[in-house]
Amino acid sequence: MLENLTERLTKALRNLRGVGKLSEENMAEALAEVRQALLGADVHFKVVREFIERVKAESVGKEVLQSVTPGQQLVKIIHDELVNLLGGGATELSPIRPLKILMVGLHGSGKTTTSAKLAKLLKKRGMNPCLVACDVYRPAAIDQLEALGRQIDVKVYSDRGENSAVKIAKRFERQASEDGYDAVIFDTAGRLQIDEGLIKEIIDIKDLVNPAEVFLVADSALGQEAVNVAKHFNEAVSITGVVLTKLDGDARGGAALSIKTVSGAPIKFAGVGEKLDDLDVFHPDRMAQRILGMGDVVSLVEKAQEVVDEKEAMRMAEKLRKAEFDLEDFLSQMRQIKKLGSMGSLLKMIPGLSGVQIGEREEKKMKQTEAIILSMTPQERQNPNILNARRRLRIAKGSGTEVRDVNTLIKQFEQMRKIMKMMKGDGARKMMRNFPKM
Ligand SMILES: Nc1nc2c(ncn2[C@@H]2O[C@H](COP(=O)(O)OP(=O)(O)O)[C@@H](O)[C@H]2O)c(=O)[nH]1
Ligand SMILES: [Mg+2]
Repeated sequence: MLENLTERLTKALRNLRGVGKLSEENMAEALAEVRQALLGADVHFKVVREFIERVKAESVGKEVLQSVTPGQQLVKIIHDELVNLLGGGATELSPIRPLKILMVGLHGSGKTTTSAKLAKLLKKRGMNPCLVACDVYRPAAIDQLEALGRQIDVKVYSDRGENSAVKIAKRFERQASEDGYDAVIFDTAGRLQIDEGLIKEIIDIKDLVNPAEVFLVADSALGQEAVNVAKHFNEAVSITGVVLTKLDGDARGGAALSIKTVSGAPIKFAGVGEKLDDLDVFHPDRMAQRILGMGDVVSLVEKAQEVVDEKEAMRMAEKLRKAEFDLEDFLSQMRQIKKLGSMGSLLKMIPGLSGVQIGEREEKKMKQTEAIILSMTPQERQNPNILNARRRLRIAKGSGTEVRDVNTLIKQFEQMRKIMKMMKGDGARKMMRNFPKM
């Protein structure tokens, strides 16, 4: 799948060596290759266009990290955007019990097979699933589901005398919960293409059963057609996820890359073979790795990024130690902390403060502090001593806070600086003991 992407990129990125900054010009060739590879893999052209734009926005003008090449950095950006395109993080099954899953999709997409695969997976997770045969149009469909059920030792409810799928669904849903099943998977009929009758039947079943999950089973070999089907089904019955089947075949990958953007529903599982074990939880990052095939480059850049964060934290710690710390540093440090999502780097370097956690309240406070500092002029940030009453009032107004808040912040900052100054001497260790009280 998308095999030539790695090759095309490697070639194009060779020319990016030795460039200090990524720019529209020096990335042009590489991005043209990416565009060609994506279009060649049958990714929707609008998705391709947006993808290229996002990669550009993420990379133009960005300083290239030390110890990696610009090409490597671009690979990482492309990788991250691929992950986004594929839906971000992996999504899990609804926690609602009994877990009712309605399987919908075109004829031959793999609904019946996937129903059995899912039942097997749920069983492995310690659940007690059953299957309901709602494909009433072909007796062979019921035979197929029953045969699969026997293979995995899962109960299959069916009624060959009933010709209303809706009635079957309702009756066996009740039966299943009386029999103590905590997951009920409804296998439904499909058509060769979407038609009103099919949609109506699914809507009726859905309204009656109220399933926690509505899975569209889509054949990845259909490429863009699979994406259109997903969009259509989603508009009609609000699917909660897509199971993309036959990814083991020679599908070009375009469906996987477009389906989230076009249909709005995330891919939850991937069918990767005819056997009942051939169902994978869909992981966007792993898929992106497979598509791009440059896992070593991606982790290299991630490591370089960590080094930069560490270095910056170290520089700040040094400033702190020398008491050269001004409000400008305070602000940039706070942003760093916000970026890291925790007090991480800096606090770990200050004895006594490691292990401090940031909660919601602190976060709000940090936002307020940030707003206050942002309302100061650069001179005020470098030299808080000039902050008289008039300036403080202006800053409070500018940041949507009270003068009281501005005063508190400045007082805290002064205190911190005072402590830092004292720490310069050999009283450092003694002062550290007082630090947590701040
Ligand atoms: N290779 C491969 N074949 C699959 C996969 N999922 C389903 N199939 C095959 O596709 C065909 C149609 O599947 P079926 O479950 O009957 O589709 P339904 O009409 O939607 O119920 C069967 O021959 C399955 O074995 C898959 O992930 N990989
Ligand atoms: Mg079927």
